[in-house]
Amino acid sequence: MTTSTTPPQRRWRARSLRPLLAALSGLLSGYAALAVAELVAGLVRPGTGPVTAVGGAAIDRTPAPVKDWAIRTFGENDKLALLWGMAVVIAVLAAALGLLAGRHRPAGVAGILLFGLVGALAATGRPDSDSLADALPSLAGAVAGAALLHLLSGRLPAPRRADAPGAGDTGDQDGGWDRRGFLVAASAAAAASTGAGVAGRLLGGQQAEDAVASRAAVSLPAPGAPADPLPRGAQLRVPGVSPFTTPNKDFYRVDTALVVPKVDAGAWRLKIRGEGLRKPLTLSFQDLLKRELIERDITLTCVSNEVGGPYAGHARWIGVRLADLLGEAGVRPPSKGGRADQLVSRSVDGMTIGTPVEDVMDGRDAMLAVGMNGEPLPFVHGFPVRMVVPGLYGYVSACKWIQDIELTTFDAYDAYWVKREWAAKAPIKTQSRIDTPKPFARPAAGTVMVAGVAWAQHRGIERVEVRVDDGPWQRADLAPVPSTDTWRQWSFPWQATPGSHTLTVRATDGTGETQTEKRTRTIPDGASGWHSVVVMPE
Ligand SMILES: Nc1nc2c(c(=O)[nH]1)N[C@H]1C(S)=C(S)[C@@H](COP(=O)(O)O)O[C@H]1N2
Ligand SMILES: [Mo]
Repeated sequence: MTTSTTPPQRRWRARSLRPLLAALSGLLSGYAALAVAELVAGLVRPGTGPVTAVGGAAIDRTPAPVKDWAIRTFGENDKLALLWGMAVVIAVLAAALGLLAGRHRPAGVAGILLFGLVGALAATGRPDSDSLADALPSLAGAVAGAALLHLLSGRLPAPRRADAPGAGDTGDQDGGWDRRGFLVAASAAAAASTGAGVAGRLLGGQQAEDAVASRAAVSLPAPGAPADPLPRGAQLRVPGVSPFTTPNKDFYRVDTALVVPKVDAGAWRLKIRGEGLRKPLTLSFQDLLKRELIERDITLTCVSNEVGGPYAGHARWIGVRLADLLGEAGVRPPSKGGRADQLVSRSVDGMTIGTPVEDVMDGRDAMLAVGMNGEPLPFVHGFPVRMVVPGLYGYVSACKWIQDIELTTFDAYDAYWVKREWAAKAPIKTQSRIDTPKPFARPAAGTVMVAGVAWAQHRGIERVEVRVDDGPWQRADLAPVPSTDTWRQWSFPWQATPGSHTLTVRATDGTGETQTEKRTRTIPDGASGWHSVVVMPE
């Protein structure tokens, strides 16, 4: 290397670049660490990389009020927001470690190793982790990142004397900067990291490809017990009202999965075990398809839905009656002397959901669903199999990517959300929502169609009433419904006068109970209260 002719001016410039290059070294080392981790995760088990692990661990540990806030603020982009937030934090930390290594190399290097340890702990602590091998991606990434930081921070321009007394120019030129060495190492590392990251993604992607192929190959048999056609008029012709059947692509999504599980239906098995079974069962996807399939209209709602909120959707599900399966296996509901009162379902991503055995076996159409609106379940909605139980909030019934059912008791086991302040049992509360007019709409005075949906799954909606300002409650017209398990559309022709008016809605369920005015939070067992909107006819 010929550095002997470097003019002093250039030496000075190189030195003043030092902090920048140190930060860059940190960033590159962080990038290399994540890329190598991704590669190893692709080899060991996709989804065990540090970002997914730490993000998942953060989701698991988010206190309920913060999670509620995140859902309110970011809606279904909550996970995207989390990933971006993590990207920014990781970049800042990596640059900081680079700067630290520039001042004290072992400290920066140790910092990277420490973060690797955090990733490893997060990965092995996830509910779906059953092997210490899940720590490997983070550890391998950290070692690679630490080695690179060690290498790069040794090739920085020497510090200004003032920065590091005693260190620095020991007669070498160009500010002591092995510029070529640094650039070669940095660009080689960047290229290798990108290669490792891409390779890791491809490896991890192979499993996803198998899953995608297995889904494409599914053809759902015609259900032995098809649903009746929707009654004529179930869908109102009022513009602005939610469609009776929610298209799959518009169906709300609520889950803790940072990366959507992609399960290969061919390799999928469901275990059913626990108290009261004659012997444990293992079922394949084909085993399920060979049984009699029922097709049912069931509306799903989330306990995190605020009054007037969007987390409700309706689909026509195809699946296997859970009560039949359990009955054949010898399970009896508590009312018939069975000891197990809780059915715990577990998903491939470690979610646990507890459902009352009594509800599943009381004659309602609780099912292991394989189809949603005429197609195999979309991946985000639980392919290949999920549970659906009419009348219960999703977090106590609707396990997606299900792979295990255990019969136990509520005394013996708290499921995921129950450990996090939510109620162990949560029948859906009667709710009604004004879909149109929208808040602060300015329709022309005269007849304005007020319309929306009301739900009280498995009890049914018997009456919906609308109130204008402080006026009397007036009955809305109810659309027909296929069963008590679905939401019900309603409409009310309002003779609107100019000015600002508050419209309020309330519903009465099939047992005759009217929706309470009392406002509660979503935690612990679902929001209650009346939905109202302010409208300003002109
Ligand atoms: N595996 C798994 N299943 C899950 C969840 C989850 O986080 N993980 N969330 C539950 C909740 S809270 C709801 S409301 C429903 C939502 O189902 P959807 O996303 O298909 O609308 O799924 C339930 N099943
Ligand atoms: Mo939910």
